[in-house]
Amino acid sequence: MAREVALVWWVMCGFALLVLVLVSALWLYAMLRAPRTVSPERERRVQRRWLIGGGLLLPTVSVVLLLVYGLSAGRGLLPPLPVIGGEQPLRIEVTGHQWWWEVRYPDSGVVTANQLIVPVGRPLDIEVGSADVIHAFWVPKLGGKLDMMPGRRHVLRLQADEAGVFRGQCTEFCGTQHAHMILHVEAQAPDAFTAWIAARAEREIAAPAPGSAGEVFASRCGLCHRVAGISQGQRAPDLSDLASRPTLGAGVIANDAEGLRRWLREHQTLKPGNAMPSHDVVDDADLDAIAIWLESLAP
Ligand code: HEC
Ligand SMILES: [Cu+2]
Repeated sequence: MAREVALVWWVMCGFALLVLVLVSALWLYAMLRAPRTVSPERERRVQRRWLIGGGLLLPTVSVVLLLVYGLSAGRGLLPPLPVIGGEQPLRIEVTGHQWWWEVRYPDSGVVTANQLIVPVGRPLDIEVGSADVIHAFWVPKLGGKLDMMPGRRHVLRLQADEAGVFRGQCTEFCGTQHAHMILHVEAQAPDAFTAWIAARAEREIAAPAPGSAGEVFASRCGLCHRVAGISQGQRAPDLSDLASRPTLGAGVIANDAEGLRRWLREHQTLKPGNAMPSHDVVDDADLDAIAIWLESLAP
């Protein structure tokens, strides 16, 4: 889809350039050539020819040509067709929340947040939706942009042709922290991607010992956050692979030892108004212990 849109843009640009060059050349010619005297009758004929040719025919033909091209190119923007034969598109569900991204791989059951890892060279059917207000999914380097509507799922077909890290951003104003709704997008070689999925799908997180940080997490944080096998919260980012993610708070701070501790204590300063309450009821020692436990959550 994105390729089609880019091509339409270049064709229009090329065509407009052609018209510009042609009209400029004619104008220069008219300005520079020596005046000639002709009979008034011939003058009128020449004028009419320019009016009809340049004023009516040329624009009509141009617009019709572009329209025919645009309509046929537009077919590529219709809802994605099933792929017949060959590799099927990878389905990924991306749901917008105020103000973070939920990412699910329904075929393998893997869930993550604020990062979208995809294989290079395979079509992706990205099914977007929203849990609250309207958001919009946009990864400029991959092209395409689609609104994320509560109560609806829309499919955007994309493909990453090269490996790399791309920035995604919510592009529909969705509240005070709309700007801090960044999606880390990473296209990996197919083998690396398969390994990435497998590591998460097969992983089992050890049940926390009574009284340990994991258990404090399950009781204090688990109503909002899911950690596979430990807690089932659905209101907040899944933390099952937290330690493997590059940022916290959908891009507000780097996910390293210091960043994690700062996020747990000061997340309302780093990202004012975000939907996680201040942890006044959890003391600092517990938060530190939880941070150590969270750092073990990586495949
Ligand atoms: C009332 C629900 C709620 C509770 C309880 C809660 N959180 Fe959160 N948490 C959230 C929300 C919502 C976000 C996403 C905020 C954002 O980025 O806008 C979040 C974000 C996070 C993140 C960053 C995740 C990421 O991918 O960026 C971490 C880490 C985290 N919470 C840890 C905890 C810990 C530890 C506790 C318990 C002490 C806890 N949370 C309790 C709602 C909650
Ligand atoms: Cu937004």
